[in-house]
Amino acid sequence: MATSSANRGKTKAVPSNEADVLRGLGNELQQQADGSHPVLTTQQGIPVPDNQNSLRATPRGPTLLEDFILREKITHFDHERIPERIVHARGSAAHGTFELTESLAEFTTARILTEVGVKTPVFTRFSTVAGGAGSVDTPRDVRGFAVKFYTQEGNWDLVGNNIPVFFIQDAMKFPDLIHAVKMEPDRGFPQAASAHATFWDFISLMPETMHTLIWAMSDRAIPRSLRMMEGFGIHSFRLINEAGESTFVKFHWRPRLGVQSTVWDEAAKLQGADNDFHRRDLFEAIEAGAYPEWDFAVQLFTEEEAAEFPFDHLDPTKLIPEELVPLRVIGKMTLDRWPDNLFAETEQVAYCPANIVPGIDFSNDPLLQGRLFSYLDTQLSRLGSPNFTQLPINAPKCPFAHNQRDGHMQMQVPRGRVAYEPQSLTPEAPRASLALGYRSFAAQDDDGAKGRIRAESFADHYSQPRQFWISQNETEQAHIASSYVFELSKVEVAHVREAVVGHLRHIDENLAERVADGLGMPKLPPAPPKAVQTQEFPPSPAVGLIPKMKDTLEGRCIAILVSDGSDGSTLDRLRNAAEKEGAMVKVVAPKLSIRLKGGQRLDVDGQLAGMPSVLFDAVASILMPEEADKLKQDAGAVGWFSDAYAHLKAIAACGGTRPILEKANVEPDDGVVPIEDVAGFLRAAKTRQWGREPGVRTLA
Ligand code: HDD
Repeated sequence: MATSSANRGKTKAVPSNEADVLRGLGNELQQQADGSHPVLTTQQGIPVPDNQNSLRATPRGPTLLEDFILREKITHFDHERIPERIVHARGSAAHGTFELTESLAEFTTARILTEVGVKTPVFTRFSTVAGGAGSVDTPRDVRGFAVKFYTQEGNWDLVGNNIPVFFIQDAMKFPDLIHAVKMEPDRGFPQAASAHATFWDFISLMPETMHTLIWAMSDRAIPRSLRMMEGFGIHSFRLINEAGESTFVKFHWRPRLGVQSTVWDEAAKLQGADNDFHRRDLFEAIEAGAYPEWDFAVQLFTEEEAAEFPFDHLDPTKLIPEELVPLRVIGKMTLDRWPDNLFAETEQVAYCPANIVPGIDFSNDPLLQGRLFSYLDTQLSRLGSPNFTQLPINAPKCPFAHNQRDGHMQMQVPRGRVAYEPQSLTPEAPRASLALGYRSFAAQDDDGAKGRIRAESFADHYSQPRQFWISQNETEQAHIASSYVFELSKVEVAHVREAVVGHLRHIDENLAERVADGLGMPKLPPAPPKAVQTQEFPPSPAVGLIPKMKDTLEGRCIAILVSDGSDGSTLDRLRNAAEKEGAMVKVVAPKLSIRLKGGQRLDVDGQLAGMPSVLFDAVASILMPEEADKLKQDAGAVGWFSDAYAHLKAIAACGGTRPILEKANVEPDDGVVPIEDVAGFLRAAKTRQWGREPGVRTLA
């Protein structure tokens, strides 16, 4: 249920169920606590007299074993952690709703895809893949994009990523992929990074990884915000209509704020500036009422159409270019409520691709088939009991009734003697329904013999990566080539570096040459043999990133640097204009409280050293010359400007700021404007100054 941001500020004193119990009993404890708060109790409800001191034999004597209050508190604390997810451990999530805008009744019976205007609650969790739960938000990595729809016909989980393809074709290879990318087991590093030998060793020996890898080397893998990422269901699924006919479908999420990424140097510095950059950004947006929204779109195609594709749509390393099967927008997701409790919701939520509702079905994609097993299996150990479906975040919001009983942590109290079917003792006990129940599509698969076989139609590993490469503009290509160089430069084993560059030759000779040159290779290594000829596909503009950035200030954050003596009216003018266009503005100063020109005190949002410019999309500065002179001796203050400049951000500055700008090597261009040019600054703040890049960075 959506809650207004006004309500959200109010914190609950105790979990509501405890409060209900206390109220229900008319407990005297409430009165003793003068009505303003409940009395602290143990988990058994026994009032706690003193939460500071354990029970001791004498004031300086030993602590007594009989202190059940101490023992309970410490025992619970000792068991507060559960195993983190083997992948996607670091995540941030929010509640919201999904609303269908166009019915797919022709293709499916699923009510969530046919009932226009119905608002279905969702819980959406974004994640990095490789790092642990406490790792940083901004490494180069694929991002998880998992949505739990609490539909009227049960929970449907669409467990996707922000990249439309996956590294491997068969679930059999997943443990190997993950063991290779996670920190190396003997040394325990690197954390949350693919730039190390074991990952690239695996990659170099698995040509099927080439397509996802080139996406992961693009700026898609260093997003600016979780709110500015696309999401993809990746696999082909089936939609099943009333007549039992099947249509294949691929699911897509499109951020209304457009796609937006960081540049690598910025992403790397963000790791130091704010570990929680993405989580904080999502939290602040929702708290400010700037609810993130995504369009939900589908690509629909028939079995016959699929047979004509020059690739196999059951191969998860392939995408269906939008130019071949256009996207059809059918709905919208809005995230409007931050979880009340990170552990109870974001940590305990259990997504599973096998959670599917009538009218939707799986395809034979071998990666998907393996996933159907893995999630429930891992959740049994992660959450400790098959009753995890009873946790509020996992429980369906529609009526449900089953005969599953007992097990660890059974929270319900099922009534009656009947927990089986068929039965004749309890008429109201649940029974299966052929009419309403989930029906699998009666697929007729008869295309060969049983065996551990990879289909020949899965053998083309280079055509789509090549298509991706030729679809990128010059800046995007330079970023991709440079990230291969960066990542491979961290691989100390020459034969692995060479093997990867050999594969790149099948994608594009120029890409291979640029990477080889960046790594200082004297000559291009040989390309490995390939099973089939690479096909020449036309460019697909839809896979580009920069063209998908939106010309808007919505979702952008602008910093204004002030100090003692700064002109308050200039500050107000800029702030108001930026906020009017939807930007969030933060005022930064060398001290948390300053005196503006005229003596008026101003408490600012952050102190300069704690608010480096990497945290913002654009920066402005209103400094008095004497303050600027002081700050120019401070490397951090100079870096504030030189980083903003190097990260291609708009800079507006007053004349007083000039001494630092000079020291920071900020040179005039379209994105560096005088503070008086508010309109020019806001225009430049909507985008990045790509033309500046060759002057600030050497790219491959
Ligand atoms: Fe997975 C978690 C996405 C392949 C096994 N996966 C997990 C999450 C996401 C994905 C977003 C985190 C969900 C959350 O927020 O809790 N995984 C994908 C995508 C894949 C994919 C888009 C390919 C298209 N995954 C995949 C394979 C396997 C797994 C092939 C195993 C055979 N994934 C898991 C898992 C996780 C998981 C081990 C870890 C925690 C969990 O499930 O609950 O079961």
